[in-house]
Amino acid sequence: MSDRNRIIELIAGEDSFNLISHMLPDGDSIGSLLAMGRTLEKLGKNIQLFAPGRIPLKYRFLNRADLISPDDAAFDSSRPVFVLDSSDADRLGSFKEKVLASPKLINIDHHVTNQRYGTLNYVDPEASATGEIVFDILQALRIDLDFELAEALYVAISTDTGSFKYDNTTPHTHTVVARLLQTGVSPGVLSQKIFDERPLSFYILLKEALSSLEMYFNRTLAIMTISKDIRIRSGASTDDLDGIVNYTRNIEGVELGILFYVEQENEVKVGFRSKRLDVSVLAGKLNGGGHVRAAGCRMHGSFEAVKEKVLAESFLMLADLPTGGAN
Ligand SMILES: [Mn+2]
Repeated sequence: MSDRNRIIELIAGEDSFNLISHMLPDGDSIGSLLAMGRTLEKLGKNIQLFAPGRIPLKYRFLNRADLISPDDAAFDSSRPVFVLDSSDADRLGSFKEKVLASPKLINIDHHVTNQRYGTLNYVDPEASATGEIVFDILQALRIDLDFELAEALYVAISTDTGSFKYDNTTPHTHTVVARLLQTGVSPGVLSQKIFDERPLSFYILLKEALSSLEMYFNRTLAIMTISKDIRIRSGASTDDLDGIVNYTRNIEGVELGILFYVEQENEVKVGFRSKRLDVSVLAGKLNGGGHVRAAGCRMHGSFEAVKEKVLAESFLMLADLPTGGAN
């Protein structure tokens, strides 16, 4: 018997479950947690929902998102536990030991790196989101797909596929989503809430950032500069800086986008974004790090000195880039 079928069998034989997903909760972890919880409730089970971290504001409209507890003291290790969207137990933060002490651990995930740390593991790296796997489970259980379930699963799948733009989007993804839309879920309303809407403070900060825009290296390098004073005056949070730096890269023809954030007199945070360049290498040369298309570093010295050094390294990288244009 497959673990998938064993999970169906296990659900039938138990009355109470804990459910948890990973730290730094995102759309898939929250959506699949809520949908799996509601599925079990529809079968008459007692459930408790947990997440090691704060639920971001933009997901709190989801029904019962306010019932997800961040409190590890409330976690009762005598119940079987569903772990959703978490490639390994370390991602459970302070809940890790209590989750691992549970009598049965049902690991449901789509990360190719999943450590198979469950008693039962339903891991499908072909699935675009854990929400796609939860959909399969609720179908196997013959659960009636209602609006609340569909909304949670739509949030899960649309966030992990970047609004169906990433290459993990498959024909099956769209088949599942077609079923979700049949319940009356609105893609327009949901995408406005989870992708488009931002606080006014963000736009006030963006206005300042855009007015600082400078272009270099035949308009393949875009730079914006913000000071801590400006950020505080706008009311924006440091999280909002992540949204700003993407604007540098998204300009047509730009290969490398940089945001300088002057945190104090002699300290500057530098964010890099690219289309083809490996900016983790660039950040590494400046004692920072990160991912291939998104990286950063923190530098000491006057803003002018930092900028000069970063531009010099950036020009070297851009000079090595094969021509052919961005996008
Ligand atoms: Mn996921």
